[in-house]
Amino acid sequence: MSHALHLPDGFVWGAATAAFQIEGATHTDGRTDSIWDTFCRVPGAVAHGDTGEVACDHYHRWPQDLDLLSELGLGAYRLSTAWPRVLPEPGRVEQRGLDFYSRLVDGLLERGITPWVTLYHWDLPQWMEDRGGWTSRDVVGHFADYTTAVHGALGDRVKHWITLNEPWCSAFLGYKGGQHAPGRQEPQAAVSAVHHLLLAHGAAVRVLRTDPTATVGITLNMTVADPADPGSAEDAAAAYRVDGQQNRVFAEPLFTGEYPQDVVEAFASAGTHLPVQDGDLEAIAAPLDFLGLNYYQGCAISARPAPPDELMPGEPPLARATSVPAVGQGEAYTVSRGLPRTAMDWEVQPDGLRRLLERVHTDWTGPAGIPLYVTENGAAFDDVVGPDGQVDDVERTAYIAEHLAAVGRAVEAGADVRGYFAWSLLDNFEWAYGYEKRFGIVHVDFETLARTPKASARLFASAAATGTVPLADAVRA
Ligand code: IFM
Repeated sequence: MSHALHLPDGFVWGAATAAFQIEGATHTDGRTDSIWDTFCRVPGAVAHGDTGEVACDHYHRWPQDLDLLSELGLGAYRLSTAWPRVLPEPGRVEQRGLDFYSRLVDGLLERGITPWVTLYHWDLPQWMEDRGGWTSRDVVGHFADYTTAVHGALGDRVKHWITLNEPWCSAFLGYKGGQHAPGRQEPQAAVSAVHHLLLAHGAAVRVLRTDPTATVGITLNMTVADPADPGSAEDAAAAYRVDGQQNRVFAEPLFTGEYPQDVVEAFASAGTHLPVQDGDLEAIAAPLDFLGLNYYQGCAISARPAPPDELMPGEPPLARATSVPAVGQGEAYTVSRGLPRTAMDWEVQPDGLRRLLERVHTDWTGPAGIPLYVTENGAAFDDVVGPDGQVDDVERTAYIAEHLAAVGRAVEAGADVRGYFAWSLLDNFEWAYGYEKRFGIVHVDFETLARTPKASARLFASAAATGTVPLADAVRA
């Protein structure tokens, strides 16, 4: 190993999952449908017609999964609670759902692992969607009730809370692009969802602040949007627009109590508006204890579509139309800049993580005096199970090492980054891609449900044990 980089003492090393992606048991112990159960039944919505009915069967196999975390020596586990398990109907708390999470939390603490609980990782109860979902202001009160129920059951033992995971996906993929549940393609619905998600976050913070021992944050999936041609003013403007609707529209109200004016104007140009009422922005800007960032890829943004010779074989010319289903902004296209890509066709750009952490620290969290955590990072690759049953996932191993090194460099540059959670502990239900895309550091055989740690899990365990990140050339060698 040529040389290595150290992360500070006290750095949190963890792995992350989400309820719908791993639990299965979708109708056990009183759970009712979430929007994803419904979406899975829409022909063509999810690859191969996959569903969350069994997933990794974590609902029954959780002790084994917690043992895996223990064996990997990880000190923290980020899980999410399923709203329709806890409130299967409006106003009816399901004790059996809460008991499941209570057992899980006890199991973690018995193993010396700190639970980090995300309240909303995309599994909105179908009953709430039937009442308008995130487009309805009523969702805010229901989310506060749900937060009260989960905190009431777990708050004596859980101290780390994340209100929402990646609200950009919930709003723009769920209500504008339609690739995610509930599959709606309505610009006003997406813009209303942005505001109600943030407002629900603020309401959850208020509930959690009744507990002085709670540490509270939110997780955003911010991107690093570079102009494809650094010399082009048009590309720079397109990149700024992408930054607006993916990053600033969430970060600015959270940290400054105002929506960015250029984004408000872009929404207005499409005849849409953020349904802001008096007092909302103060509620959204309630002080936080940390910000979670999920980072997977950067993007090169062009004001024009990629020329045909830059497209993948067979890719239609507009296939690289921006991956950001934005509302009312000028055109922006993601283009390839020749970097390696994952099985998701996402570019591998570890330095983007360093730049993102430094930028967010400088612009928002540093001035607020709060730390950052990388609450997800990882990659899907087409894993090959060897004849010995082992998975030597060289590319994922290098990806994780390179991104950990990027975190280390951001820390050296002064960004206050205090932890990293690998996405994901297990191969799992990758939303519209079903079980086709594997992000786990632990392989799951979806026939037998056997779990096998991959080489990347061993690398991550060793980094966690030593606080040291091997540099990627050493990993690939
Ligand atoms: O699997 C998802 C996760 O649920 C949210 N963040 C991105 C991951 C990979 O797509």
